[in-house]
Amino acid sequence: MSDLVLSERRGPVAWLTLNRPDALNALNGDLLNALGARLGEVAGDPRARALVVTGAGRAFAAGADIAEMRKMTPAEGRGFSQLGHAAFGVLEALEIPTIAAVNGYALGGGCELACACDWIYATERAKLGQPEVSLGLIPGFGGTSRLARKVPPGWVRELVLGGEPIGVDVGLRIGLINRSFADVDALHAAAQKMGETVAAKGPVAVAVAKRLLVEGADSDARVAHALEQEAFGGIFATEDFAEGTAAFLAKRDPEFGGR
Ligand code: CO8
Repeated sequence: MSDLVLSERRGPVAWLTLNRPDALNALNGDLLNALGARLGEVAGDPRARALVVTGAGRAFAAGADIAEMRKMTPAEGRGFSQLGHAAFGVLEALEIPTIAAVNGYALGGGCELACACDWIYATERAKLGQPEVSLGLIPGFGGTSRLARKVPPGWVRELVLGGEPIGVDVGLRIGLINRSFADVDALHAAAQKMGETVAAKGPVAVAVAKRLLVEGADSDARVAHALEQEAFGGIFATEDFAEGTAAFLAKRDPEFGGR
C-alpha cells in the first residue's frame, strides 16, 4: 500500500494522514487513489468507531496538484474531478463520525476534503478557502455543493467567487470550523478525545443518525421527517437501545454491542 496516506488506529479512532508534506499534501491522482483505498479499509474495520483525517507537515492539503492538473485535457480534467468525488463520496458515506483535523492550509481540494468530513477542528494558524478562480479554475471536488451546506449562502459565494482564503476567526464565526486549538498537538489530542467520546455512544444510533443527517440534507422537509420517523421506530428493535435505556435506569455505564 502507498505511503501517500498513512493509516493507524488509536483505540477506537482511525487516523488517516495525508503524507506528501513537501508539496503541502497537494492531491494528485496517486494520493486520491491511496485515500480511496485507505477509506475502504476503515469502512471494513469494525473496531474503528470514528475517523480523524489530517495532514503531515504544515498543511492539511493545499489543494489539487496544480502541476498535474495543468497537463490535463478537458476529458482528463473531468476524470480527475470524478476521482476526487468518488473518494470524498466514500468518506461522506462512512457510517462512523469523521473529523477533519486541519493543521494548516486547507485550500481548494483540501477545503473540499475537510467539508466531506462531518465537522472541522483547526489550529489557530489554519487557512481555509477555495482559491480556484485565482488559477482560472473552479472547485471540482464538491466546493460548490458541500461547502454550501456548511456555511451561509453569502459566505460560500464570497469564498468561491472571491477566491480569498479565510483565517480561523472568520471560519469559526461562519460555522465552517467548530473549534480551534493553539497548536497541532492540542488539535490532535482534542480530535482523539472527541473520537473516543463518540465511540462510547450507541454505534447503531450514531450510524443511523448520521445517515439521516446526510439524506435529510438532500431531501425536502416532509421526506426528511418521514425518514426520521421510520428510522426512529427501527431503533426500538436494536440491542443497543435496550442496553442504553437499561443502563440509564440501573444507573450504570452502557456496554453497547453495535447491534
Ligand atoms: N499543487 C501542487 N504543488 C503545490 C500546491 C498545489 N496545490 N500547493 C503547494 N505546492 C507545492 C509548491 O509548488 C512548493 O513546491 P516546491 O517546494 O517544489 O516549489 C511546495 O508545495 C511548498 O509550497 P510554497 O513554496 O508555495 O509554500 P508557501 O508557504 O510559500 O505558500 C501556499 C503556501 C499559500 C499554500 C501556496 O503553496 C499556494 O498558494 N498553493 C496553491 C493553493 C491553491 O491554489 N490551491 C487550489 C488548487 S486548485 C484545486 O484544489 C481544485 C480542486 C478541484 C480539482 C478538480 C479537478 C478538475
